[in-house]
Amino acid sequence: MNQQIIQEDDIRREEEFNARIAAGKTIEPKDWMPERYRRQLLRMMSQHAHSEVVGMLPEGNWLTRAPSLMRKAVLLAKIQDEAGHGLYIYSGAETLGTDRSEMIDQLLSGKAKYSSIFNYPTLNWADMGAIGWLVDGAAIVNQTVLAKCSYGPYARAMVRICKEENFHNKQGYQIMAVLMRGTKAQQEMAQDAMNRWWWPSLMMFGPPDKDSPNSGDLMRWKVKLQSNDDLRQRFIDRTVPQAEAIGLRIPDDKLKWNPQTRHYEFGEINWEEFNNVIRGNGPCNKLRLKQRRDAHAEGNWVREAAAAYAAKHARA
Ligand code: FAQ
Repeated sequence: MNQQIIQEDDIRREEEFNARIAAGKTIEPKDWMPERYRRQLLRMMSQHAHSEVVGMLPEGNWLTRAPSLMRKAVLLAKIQDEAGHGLYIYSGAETLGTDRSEMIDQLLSGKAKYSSIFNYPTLNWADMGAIGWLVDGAAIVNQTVLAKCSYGPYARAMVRICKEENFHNKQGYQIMAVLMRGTKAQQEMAQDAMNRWWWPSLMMFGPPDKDSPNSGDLMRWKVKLQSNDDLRQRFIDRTVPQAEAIGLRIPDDKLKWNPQTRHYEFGEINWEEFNNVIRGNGPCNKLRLKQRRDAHAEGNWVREAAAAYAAKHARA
């Protein structure tokens, strides 16, 4: 009898939850939610937070070699912003009941994923332009939509993050535009960065819809409001004219504007490369994890001091 009442209660709560989603209302931390919704969000948000944090490393590589004091100050501010984004999203993810330290342990043990894009090396200064313009550009396309997702803390974090990412995107494009107005060597450097970052940026949107196991749940619950392929297409459509405006060539011989669909057609993405990177075998996966583990170990004294300070003040 009791069992039957519990089951009926669960069905009623799930119906209420679905009705809230259908009505476009947000789900808040204290609201009832299906366990699978909670786990999917935690997976996605923790991966996103890890991406922001690991994403500081490729750019950090160029801090000591920025070509001017102004460029260095801007890059430093951008990297600091990414750390802040990581913190907002970890805080949002904690509202789903998992402690940040647990999420970080999963990252450092290699169990958790982070964005494939950060496993590529930054070989020249133009890579700072390509990351800001293409990587932050792809992040904005994805996150502008996530800012309307059904989970309140995630949606609200995205609003602020997107504002900052817009600044990152503009500074990256400006680096590329300046290089393209420079010497032949500078133009070649910009084109080289474009050639290396274009395809990995398209992979950031995840596998094609037909191979995306999580999209069904996420779209039904309005966590994702647009599919991986739709967002990828939107990114291509907005980025190609920007490249053309400064004289950069997109490294895709099949790229072609289709006036009927009003979208660009593009060549085949190397999904084998993508799968290889997310399995841990990209060019920099091992280096990135080592850098994060070292940074975590070196920061241990800070965490201990903060905990001791908090304990002392809790007693006072
Ligand atoms: N990298 O079923 P789906 C940034 C995995 S922030 C690695 O389609 P889903 C800011 C996926 O986890 C960039 N793994 O997955 C910045 C799943 O594996 P799992 C990060 C990927 O979740 C700029 C499996 O493949 N942004 O750049 C990737 O529905 C500059 C099957 O895929 C976010 O995280 C990938 N690219 O869709 C910072 C945004 N794609 O977990 C510093 C939020 C897929 O089942 C400097 N996340 N996988 O084992 C999302 O929108 C989604 O999670 C997707 C993937 C679209 C990334």
